[in-house]
Amino acid sequence: MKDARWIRTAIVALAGAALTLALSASAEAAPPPNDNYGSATQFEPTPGTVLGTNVDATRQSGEPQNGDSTVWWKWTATETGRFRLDTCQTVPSFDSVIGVYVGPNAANLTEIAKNDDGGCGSSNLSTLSFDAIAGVEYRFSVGTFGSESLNIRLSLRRTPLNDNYAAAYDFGAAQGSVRGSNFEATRELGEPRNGDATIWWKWVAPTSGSYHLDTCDTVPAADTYLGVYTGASVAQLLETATADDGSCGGGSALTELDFNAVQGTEYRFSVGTFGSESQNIVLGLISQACIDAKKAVRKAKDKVAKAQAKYDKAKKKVKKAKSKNKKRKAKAAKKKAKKKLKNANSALESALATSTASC
Ligand SMILES: [Ca+2]
Ligand SMILES: [Ca+2]
Ligand SMILES: [Ca+2]
Repeated sequence: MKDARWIRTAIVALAGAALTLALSASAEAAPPPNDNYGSATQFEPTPGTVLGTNVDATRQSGEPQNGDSTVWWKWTATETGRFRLDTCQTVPSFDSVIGVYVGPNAANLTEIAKNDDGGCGSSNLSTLSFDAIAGVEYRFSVGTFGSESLNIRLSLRRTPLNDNYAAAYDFGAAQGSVRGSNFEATRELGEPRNGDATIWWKWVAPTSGSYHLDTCDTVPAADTYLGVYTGASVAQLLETATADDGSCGGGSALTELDFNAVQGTEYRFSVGTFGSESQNIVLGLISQACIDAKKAVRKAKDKVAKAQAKYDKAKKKVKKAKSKNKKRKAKAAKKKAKKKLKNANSALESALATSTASC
């Protein structure tokens, strides 16, 4: 009995001490566990979103100009490619500033990318993109200019594989259509004003002539912007043609443009958007020669149909003709109609051959 009372007394004393400790700790402000560069929290999973707070966080001495009250995450790139990091989903919004660094400690960092305001609508939240190399460990900082946040949401996503000019997909055909998504795509440094969230295709002109490029089959419609360029890199682009809104119908802001291609030249097509991104981009390419050939086929088919109708009528007239004279005249007309039908058919055949060759 004596022992039990002693234990009870001891427990009460310990609890009191713990409470005192907790109270003094909160009164002195406890920085988050990932306050310092060296104690960065692992960022996982990727792609994904992590939650955090920078309330009572500090700036270490030697830390770069990356906002006050910084907190840190570390992440080793799982693949080489472009990634997008943002605080856009943080509610309530705050004036965040984010950075991506490599380096051994806070005072010896190499900045890979940094952003204060941008990419999250009209808020002061932050978005950046950077080209990661598989196996390299990166550190992400989230700081603030202004008040701290208890509800940081930091998201890391892989951008589309053809986000960058250099990573353009092969269009894969002389003409036809390809599908793509510019969801989470970015604008590279030095990229011309060709819409936000651009994705790229490359294409070598099989023949010289005029070509028609469009996003008209994109459903649902998006406010797309198209560009056609040549050049060795995104910093050395030569514009061949660009367009914003075309006449795809339905009052949409989809795009179409015509450009002149030179046989053997490699062109790059960019599809960007103004406003919402699209996961259902359809990019169609057709040569003017093919458009013309298809028109010619339609015309030739009409001519065949008309010639056939005339010939059928002429045949009936021959049957109906009573007198010898009328029969002879009708037969002559039938012969003429037959010849015209033959000519129309051979014109159609040649139009079809042209269409096959140019489409
Ligand atoms: Ca800090
Ligand atoms: Ca900001
Ligand atoms: Ca891009």
